[in-house]
Amino acid sequence: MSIYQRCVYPIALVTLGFTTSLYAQVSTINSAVYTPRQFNDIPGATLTVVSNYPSLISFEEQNVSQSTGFANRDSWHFSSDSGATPFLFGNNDAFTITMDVTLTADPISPRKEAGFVFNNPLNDGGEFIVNTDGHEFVAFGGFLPFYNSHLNFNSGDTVTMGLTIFKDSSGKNAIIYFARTATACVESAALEFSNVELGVIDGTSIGGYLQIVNSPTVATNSGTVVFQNIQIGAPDQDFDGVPDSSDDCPNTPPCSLVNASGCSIDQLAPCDGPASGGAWRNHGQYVSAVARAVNEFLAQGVIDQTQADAMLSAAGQSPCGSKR
Ligand SMILES: [Ca+2]
Ligand SMILES: [Ca+2]
Repeated sequence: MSIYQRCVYPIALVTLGFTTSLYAQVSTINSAVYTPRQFNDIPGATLTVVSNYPSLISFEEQNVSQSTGFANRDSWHFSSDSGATPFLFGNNDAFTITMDVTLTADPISPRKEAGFVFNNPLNDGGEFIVNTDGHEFVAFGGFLPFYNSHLNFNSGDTVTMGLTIFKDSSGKNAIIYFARTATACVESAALEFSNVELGVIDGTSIGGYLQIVNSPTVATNSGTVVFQNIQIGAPDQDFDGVPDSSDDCPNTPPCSLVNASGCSIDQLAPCDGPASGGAWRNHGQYVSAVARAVNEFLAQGVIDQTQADAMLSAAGQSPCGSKR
């Protein structure tokens, strides 16, 4: 166990206070198990692994080139026994995973891809990845509902990828995919599982991987992935960092700044009228509500004075609450 893990673990325990029994099992995850060369079609390539879960895992494959062969793939999976064996997820588990992914390729084609991977004994898992030649964020394969974020990925970008698996209001297992680049942020709808098992197949392991397709012609064909800030916790459907069980404002728009209760300023002071219902009496009442929220965010350290000034100015110039 690294020093970082020793520091973080007690904090993680504190945050588990209001979680469900379904999450209790996933909360035992404390490490990763590594499977270098899950595919080893180009055995002469050079692999470098950095294994420092949860702060940093990286795989680097250099000189992935021989006359025939498909690809090399290196993977890691969550573990609850200090990396001895993969943690086996079940059909009833509910959780959110997020991680920062930096995939760098030289050249970008043939394809390098990296992201989430699901594996199980039925060989029916799935992947949620970025790739260097298609420039995609895409989920496909196995039991995973298909998703293409339409965000653009370029080699070398650091992006945040996330997924939440939970039971929806119909009691069915569903997944929400999340992706963030330097300039954009998206979430999928809640997509219900449609496989026979209606969700994660019992015994599935989950983690991340790098895959480099062989180049018979480019001797230096190489790629690197760095996974950082790997987090698994209780379901957080709107990915604002506040678990559903303690989030006062569901469905916060992707990548909004939120307070400790999971509410954005727009949710606390909506343009259309008070969060409690009805209409603003006038523009001044709206601006006052924004100012209260902005001051709370300042006090909590969510925003700085420059951001606060910009938000107050925008509220003042908005038509919100004005008679029309
Ligand atoms: Ca939340
Ligand atoms: Ca929220």
